[in-house]
Amino acid sequence: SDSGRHHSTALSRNSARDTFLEDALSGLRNQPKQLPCKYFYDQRGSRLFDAICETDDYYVTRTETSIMQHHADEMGECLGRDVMLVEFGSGSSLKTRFLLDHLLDPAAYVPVDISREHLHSSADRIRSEYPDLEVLPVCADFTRPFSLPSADRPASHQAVYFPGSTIGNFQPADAQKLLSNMAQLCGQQGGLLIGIDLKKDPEVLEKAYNDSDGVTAEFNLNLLRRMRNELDAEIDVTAFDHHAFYNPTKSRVEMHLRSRIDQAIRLGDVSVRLKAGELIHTENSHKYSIEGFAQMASEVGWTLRRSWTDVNRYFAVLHLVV
Ligand code: AVJ
Repeated sequence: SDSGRHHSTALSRNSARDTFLEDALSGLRNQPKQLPCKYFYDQRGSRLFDAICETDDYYVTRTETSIMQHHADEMGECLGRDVMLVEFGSGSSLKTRFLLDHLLDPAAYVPVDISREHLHSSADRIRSEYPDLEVLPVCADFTRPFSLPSADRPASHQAVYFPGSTIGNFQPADAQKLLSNMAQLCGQQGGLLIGIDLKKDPEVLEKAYNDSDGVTAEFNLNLLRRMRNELDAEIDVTAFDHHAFYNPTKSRVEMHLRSRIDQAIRLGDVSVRLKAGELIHTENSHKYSIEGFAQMASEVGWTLRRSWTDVNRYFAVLHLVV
């Protein structure tokens, strides 16, 4: 019923707030302090991320999109006929359209996303653009096991699409666990099409996460703004700086928020003290070589079949099979 729907919406909102509060508290009790990067993406954060993608300095999205534009036909062939395409963290499914244009009689498209409203509005849009395609959205946290819906027309096999180099946000051990879950989900004849950001000149990387328009800084600081708005935290956002750099020993760009002064922030009934210069670690963005990534994936059952990259070798899209 309608009232039932609203009731459950209110409930899930409450528990989402509680989870955010618990995660924020436990991260800030850590030494060094940290906050999970998945909380960047409230409405303002998602808009700021879209704005990052439009900057000249952030090459990632533009590069991956051009790889998709140029090679989606070959990717469609690699994924094969009658596939069920399962997209992890589908968001607006922007890059997916290049792929959907070239799939051979796909059995279904299954966008998986944690943000329910965004998932369903994007799914509706895909349905109207691809009237012959069965679209079966699944609202789930893709880092936890979930089951696939059944399509009207049975698929001959499953393939996961995981673009955006979102895999880079996971620590290598967690990335490998996620790759293992994907292999389990796909089963026999499974496929994986995944976007990874490649190792490159640290200067290019540092510019990409310190864009000259300051959009990435706003995106990083928005996490504190969000804590203020949603958790009633007492935080002076202007008392923090954006700090991003390449860590060559870990092959990753790290983003932090740096306290400009000795200060305390209040979260619920907890007061958290920060020294001047102290960092809150907000994101890792791991960079891979194609060979290194293929090695990590092979340890959990994937074999690299093919890869596509751009002229600068900044980004790669990999096709792997079980
Ligand atoms: C969406 C995870 C691919 O790590 O490059 C952009 C997020 N953070 N600028 C990335 C992000 C700072 C982005 N991913």
